[in-house]
Amino acid sequence: MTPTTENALATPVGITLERYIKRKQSEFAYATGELSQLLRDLALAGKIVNREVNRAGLSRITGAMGEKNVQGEHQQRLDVEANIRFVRALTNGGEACAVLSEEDEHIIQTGNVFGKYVVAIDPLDGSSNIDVNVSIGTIFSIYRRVSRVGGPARQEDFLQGGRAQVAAGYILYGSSTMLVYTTGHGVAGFTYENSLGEFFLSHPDIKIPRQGPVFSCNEGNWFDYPEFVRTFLMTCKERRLTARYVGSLVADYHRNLFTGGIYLYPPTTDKPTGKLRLLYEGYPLAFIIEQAGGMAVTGADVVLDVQPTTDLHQRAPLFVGSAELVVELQAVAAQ
Ligand code: AFP
Repeated sequence: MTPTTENALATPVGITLERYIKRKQSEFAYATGELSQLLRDLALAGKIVNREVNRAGLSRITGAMGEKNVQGEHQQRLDVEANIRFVRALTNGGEACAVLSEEDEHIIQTGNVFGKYVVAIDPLDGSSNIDVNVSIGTIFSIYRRVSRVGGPARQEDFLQGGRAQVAAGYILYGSSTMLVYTTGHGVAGFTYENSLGEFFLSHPDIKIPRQGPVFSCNEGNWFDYPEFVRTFLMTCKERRLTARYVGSLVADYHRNLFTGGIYLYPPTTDKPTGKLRLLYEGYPLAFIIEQAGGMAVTGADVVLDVQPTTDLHQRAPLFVGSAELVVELQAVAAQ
C-alpha cells in the first residue's frame, strides 16, 4: 500500500455522520448514547427540512403566514414547517425533555420526562432570504438538564450559560447542505449527499484562520452603530478588507469560518442589545467558533461568559470570527 493510500484510509473523511457519531461517542462526558441519538434526531429533521427548502418554489410553502413569532417578526411558511419538523424529531427521538424554539414563546415540553437533555433551536434562520432562494440555516444548542429527571423541564435548564453547552451546531441549506457541530472536541463538518440521503464527513477538524479578509455586517445601519463599531469598520476599510453580507447568519458565519473574517451584529439605536438571540444564536455559534480557534464577543465581553437573564429569548450583540480581528474589535470596544 502506498503511503498516500494508507493516509487516505486512516482519515475518516467520507464516513457517514451515523458512523462518526458512534465512533466519537466515547468522547462525550456522558457516553450512554443518548446525546448521540439526539444528534441523529437533529440530522434527520435537517434532512426533511432540506427537502422542503429544495422544493420550496414548487410546493407553495414560500411566503408569509400572516403571523408574527415571539420576536415580533413575520413568520414564513417554511419557518413554521421547520419548527414542526425539529420539534417532532426531538419528541419522537425521546432524548430531549424540552425544546426552546425561536418560534415559540414558551418552552415546549416534549413529554419525554426521562430525557436528560434540552435543546434550544432556531429552526430556520434567515427568513427574509427564503423566498428569494438564498442560503438559510438551522442553529441548535444542547444542554444536559439540571432539573429533576422524571419531571417537566424548567427554565433553568436553558439558562445555564454558554459554557454549560454539551453540544452545538448548525445546518446550512446552501449550494450544498452541510451540518457542522461540536461536542467540545473540535469542530466537524458533514456534507449532505442528496441521492444517498446521508451526511458524509467532509471537514474533519475545522479551524478558522487567525486573520481574515472579510468583514460582514449590515452597513445600512451605519448611522445607528455605536462609535466603537464605526471606528473598527473604518480600520477594516483602510486595510482594504472585503465586505460580504448575505443577511443569513449561518451563511455569513460559515463563509467566514472557512475564509477567515469577522461577522458583526452590533447594538443599534433602536435595538440596543442587537438583533440576535443569545440562547440559540450567540451561544451555539460562540461555542463552535472557540472550538475552531476563533472568538466571539458581545463588545468587551466574551459571549460564552455572558450570564443569561431570565428572558429565554434575550438578545445580545455578536462579533464573531477570526481571533485577531475579534481581539482588535474588543480592544476598540473597551476604550
Ligand atoms: P430574518 O430571519 O428576519 O431574515 O433575520 C435573519 C437574522 O436573524 C440573521 O440570520 C441575519 O444575520 C440578520 O438577522 C440580518 O439582520 P439585518 O436584516 O438587520 O441585517
